[in-house]
Amino acid sequence: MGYVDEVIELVVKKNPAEPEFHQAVKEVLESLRAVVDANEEKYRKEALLERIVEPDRQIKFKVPWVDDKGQVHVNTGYRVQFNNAIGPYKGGLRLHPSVNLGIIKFLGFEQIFKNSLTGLPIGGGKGGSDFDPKGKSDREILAFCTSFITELYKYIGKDMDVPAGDIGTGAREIGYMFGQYKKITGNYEGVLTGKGLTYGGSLVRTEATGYGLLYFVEEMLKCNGKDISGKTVVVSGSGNVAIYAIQKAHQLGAKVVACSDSNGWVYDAEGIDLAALKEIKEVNRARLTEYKKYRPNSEYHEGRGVWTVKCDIALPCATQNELDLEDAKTLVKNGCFAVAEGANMPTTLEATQYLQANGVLFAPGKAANAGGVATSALEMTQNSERLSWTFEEVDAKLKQIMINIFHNLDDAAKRYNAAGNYVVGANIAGFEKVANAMMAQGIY
Ligand code: NDP
Ligand code: 2IT
Repeated sequence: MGYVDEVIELVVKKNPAEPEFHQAVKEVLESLRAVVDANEEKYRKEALLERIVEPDRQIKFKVPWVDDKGQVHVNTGYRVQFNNAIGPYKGGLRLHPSVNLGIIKFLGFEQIFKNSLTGLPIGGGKGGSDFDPKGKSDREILAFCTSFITELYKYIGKDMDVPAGDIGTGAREIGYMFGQYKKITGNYEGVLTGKGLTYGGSLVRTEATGYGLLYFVEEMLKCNGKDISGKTVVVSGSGNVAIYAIQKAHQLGAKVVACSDSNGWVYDAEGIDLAALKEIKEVNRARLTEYKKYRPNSEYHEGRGVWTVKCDIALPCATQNELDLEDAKTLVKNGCFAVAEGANMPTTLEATQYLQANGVLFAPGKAANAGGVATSALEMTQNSERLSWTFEEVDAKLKQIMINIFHNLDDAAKRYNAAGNYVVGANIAGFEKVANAMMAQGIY
């Protein structure tokens, strides 16, 4: 058995009941075969693959909090500090009832390579909790966030580990966590990113993941002789990533006709009304069923099904494994020619292979959604120099970073005879830098 297969088997054996983590490791290691084969002796001696699939540290902790009726609840908190070969651990905090250790590990593992691709000095980490923010009052959110950070503060710091937002964690939650961190430690430091603009946040961070996704798609299409203008787009999700992906898609002349949440999806033939969507999701924290009140001609459908809408470009921006083989077949049948992942691992392995085999341009999340964490790194830089850059300055840097990521992985794919396979390109380009840094720093 080859080294790659041995390590995949080891990961499955050592980490039972963590299917998302197995999936992420499999995707990365299988696409590294050419690099591993070329360096097998050296990598084996150094146990490089065994070291890269093992988190540096996994912190699991109790998060007790009191609801508005005086009832005490207990959630579980996690922070997986996966790899800091090229910089402090960096990655978001997910608050969703589905969160468990395996999900945080898959996200932390992906983050290593994503952060490497940004070209900025950030290592990989991820955290979160099985707390469900839906339907909670502001005071309950504050109670949870305060308790969460009262334990987590021991393990984070501006040069050690810098958490940020993810599903269920936005500016409100980051603000509450930052406040409590400051209260406990007395330090006013950039320990979290995605902060409010009046206390160390960066312009463009809110928009960054969605905008970055579209900058990446624009470059990918351009280099394949295509143009985004005039194209029909379907986006899944209606959260932070989805909203700003829709906004930038519209700015670039495309029309987004559908989006979704975990209950259902809307189809709006005239193009999604962004002001309505923002009011529903960002202001009222409500469900997509509300959309019809703003746009009577739109359709609301319960359940899955957003991928049945005919489109040229599909942008999954909700959650892992939300686009499966059947969805991929439907997209291809309907003439979709590009899929770019705004979410982390939204496409199953079988669906990815089907799309690639059918000539669909496929942009993996660790490249296409790296604009969020890249802008977080720019927030860290601004915090360190105690300055704030203008919107235009940050946006221009973000755009250039996304263009660079595309060319970096396009080149890596070509170097290993896999031209056009952006999964292989992204994993190789992300891995090479981390592997070199690990080998240069001894054994850890
Ligand atoms: P939000 O919480 O703002 O929005 C998440 C969206 O996805 C909501 O519409 C939500 O619907 C939907 N969703 C979440 N879980 C599920 C589920 N299990 N089934 C169906 N729909 C679901 O999160 P973000 O927009 O920040 O994150 C979306 C994705 O992008 C995640 O995969 C995240 O890891 C990734 N990402 C985020 C970055 C960021 O900067 N925020 C950066 C890079 C990647 P509902 O409201 O009904 O729950
Ligand atoms: O998945 C991700 O890259 C994020 N949730 C953003 C992480 C960050 O540190 O900004």
